[in-house]
Amino acid sequence: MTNPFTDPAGRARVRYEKKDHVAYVTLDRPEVLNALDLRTHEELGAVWDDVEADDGVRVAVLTGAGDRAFSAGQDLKERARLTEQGAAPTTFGSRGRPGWPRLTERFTLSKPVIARVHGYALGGGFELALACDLIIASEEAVFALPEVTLGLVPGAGGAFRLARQLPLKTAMGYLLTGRRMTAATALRFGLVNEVVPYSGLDRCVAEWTDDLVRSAPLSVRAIKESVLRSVDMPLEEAFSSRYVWEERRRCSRDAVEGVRAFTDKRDPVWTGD
Ligand code: CO8
Repeated sequence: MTNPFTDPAGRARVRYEKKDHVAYVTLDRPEVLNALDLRTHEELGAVWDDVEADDGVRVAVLTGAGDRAFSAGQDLKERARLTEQGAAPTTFGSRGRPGWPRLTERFTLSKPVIARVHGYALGGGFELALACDLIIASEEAVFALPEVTLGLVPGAGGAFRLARQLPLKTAMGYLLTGRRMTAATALRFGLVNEVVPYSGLDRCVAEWTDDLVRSAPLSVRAIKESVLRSVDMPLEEAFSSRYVWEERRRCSRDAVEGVRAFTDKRDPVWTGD
C-alpha cells in the first residue's frame, strides 16, 4: 500500500508502505539528509495516526531515504526563514505546531516502532530514534545532539530521554558538548539493540519484525504500554496501576489461543481480539 497522505500536487516528504503487518515509514528528503521540516512533521502525524488505527499493522519501521542519513534533524534552513518572518522561537515540546503529537510526544502509540539507522541521526533525528522502542543501526550510524552548538536545546525529548537511557554523567557529556557517538559506542551503552554492516541492515530489521509479528499482538501492545507507563513509577504503583491494553489482552481470545496452541503442540493463530 502506498502513502494515502501524498499530496497529489507535490512529492510527499514521507514514504508510507504496509506489507505483512509491518508499516514502513521512510523520511524521504535525501537531498537534505532527511531534515525535518514542518510539512514532514505534518505527514508523519497522519502516518502515526494510521499506524495506531489500522489493526493490520503490528509493528512500524522508521528510516531515512538514501545512504547518508537517518535524519540530520530539524530543517535549519526552514527554521532560519521562519525566524526571519517573526515566528516564535521553539522550546521543549511541539504542542500547537504541525504533526502534534509528534512521535517524540506520542505517549499512547501502542505498537512497537523500530528505528533503522544508517548514517547521521542528529538533533531531532536522534530524538526520533530515541523515541522508538528498538534501534537497529549500521556500523556507519552516527548519533549526536548538536543543539548546544546552535544555541538551541534538544527540545524533542533528547534532553529527557538521553538522561533516562544512559547513565547521567554519560548523557550530560553528550548533551553539553554535542559530541558524536559512533554505532559501536551506542551498542556498548545499550542505546541500540544491534549494530550490523550496512549490507545486512535490512535482513537484521526483518528478523526483528518477523519475531514481533509472530508475537501475540495484544501482548505486544500491553507490554509496551505497561513498560513505558511504569518505568518511572515506584514498583508498588506499577503493580496496582490500570493498563488499557492489558485489560483488553487479559480478556482476549488470543490469551486463550496461545496457551491452547501450546498444549495442542501447534502454532498459535492470532486474531488480535
Ligand atoms: N537542515 C537543513 N538542511 C540540512 C540539514 C538540516 N538539519 N542538514 C543537512 N542539510 C543539507 C545541507 O544544507 C546540504 O544541502 P545544500 O547542498 O543544499 O546546502 C545537504 O543537506 C547535504 O549536507 P552537507 O553538504 O552539509 O553534507 P556534509 O557531508 O558536508 O555534512 C552534516 C553533513 C555534518 C550532517 C551537516 O550537514 C550538518 O552538520 N547538518 C546539520 C546537523 C544538525 O545540526 N542537526 C541538528 C539540528 S537542531 C535540531 O534538530 C533540533 C530538534 C528540535 C526538534 C525537532 C523535531 C523532532
